[in-house]
Amino acid sequence: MTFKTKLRWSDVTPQALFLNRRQIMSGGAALLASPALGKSPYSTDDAPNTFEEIAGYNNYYEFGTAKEDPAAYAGTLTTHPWTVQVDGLVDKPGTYDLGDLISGMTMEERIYRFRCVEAWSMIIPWQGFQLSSLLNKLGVQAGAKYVAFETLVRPEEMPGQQNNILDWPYVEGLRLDEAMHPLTLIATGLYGQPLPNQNGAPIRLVVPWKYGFKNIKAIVRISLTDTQPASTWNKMAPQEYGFYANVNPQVDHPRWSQASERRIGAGILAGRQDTLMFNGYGDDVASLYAGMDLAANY
Ligand SMILES: Nc1nc2c(c(=O)[nH]1)N[C@H]1C(S)=C(S)[C@@H](COP(=O)(O)O)O[C@H]1N2
Ligand SMILES: [Mo]
Repeated sequence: MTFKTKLRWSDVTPQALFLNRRQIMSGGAALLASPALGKSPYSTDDAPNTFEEIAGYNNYYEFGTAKEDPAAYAGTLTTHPWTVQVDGLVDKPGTYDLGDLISGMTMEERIYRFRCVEAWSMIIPWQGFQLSSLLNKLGVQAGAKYVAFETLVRPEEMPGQQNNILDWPYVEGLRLDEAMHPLTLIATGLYGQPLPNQNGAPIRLVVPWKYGFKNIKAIVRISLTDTQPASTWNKMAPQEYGFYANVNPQVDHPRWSQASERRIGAGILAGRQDTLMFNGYGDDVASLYAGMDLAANY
């Protein structure tokens, strides 16, 4: 065997190309997981929930309405290949392969508080990148005021979509300044692994100061719009779920209090804890809502 110091084009055999592609692919998978990332200063110091808690107690109606359904049924969802349609008021619209879409993004680990509207909470170590970097790469046009997101529709792999419990696709939206806020993350992993399917693989939104339902999973479309986009739970029950969905202990859900929360895994002895305004991220985000009546804009 001879060793060459420099590889010339003529040395690149199909085998080398194949190996190269495999390396690129495993590099891509590593990018989605990124286990070696340092903890972002945006992180909370609270102790994270276990992987089993985070991947075993989910809301994902495409796979059923029970908290155990997503862990039981989401495993067979095909997440490779994955394409994301980008459209609306954006300089670089198109149908992107996921790897191309997220290439160049700075991956970080951020441990965030998560508060569900059902009054339970968790602490989750996400890996991902700021939505703002992606939007900047795509080129937001001057007239854009909102970002709309859509989840995959694939009833043959998403059994919950075989009935009309919700209007499919699941849709969500943010005001542009919320979307550009540095706390707003697109997650591709948690606990140093690619996202479990039940947590929204291959990409999902994480907005830590808003109730869990804003955090749309399995995103296949991102649109920049000049009008406020629809959001699934707001369409379903507007008196219960507003567009803003900011965690607000002073505004009760019509059917239960939002003043306190139950930390999953903490055990009965730990009791309930007070819910914080904006889920504890008020120093960072309260200014986004200055002058707004947050009881009317819930
Ligand atoms: N596509 C889709 N995204 C979704 C949901 C859903 O049913 N479908 N449920 C939402 C709700 S109500 C919550 S609380 C969070 C749960 O995220 P987790 O399972 O990763 O904790 O996902 C949100 N994103
Ligand atoms: Mo939720």
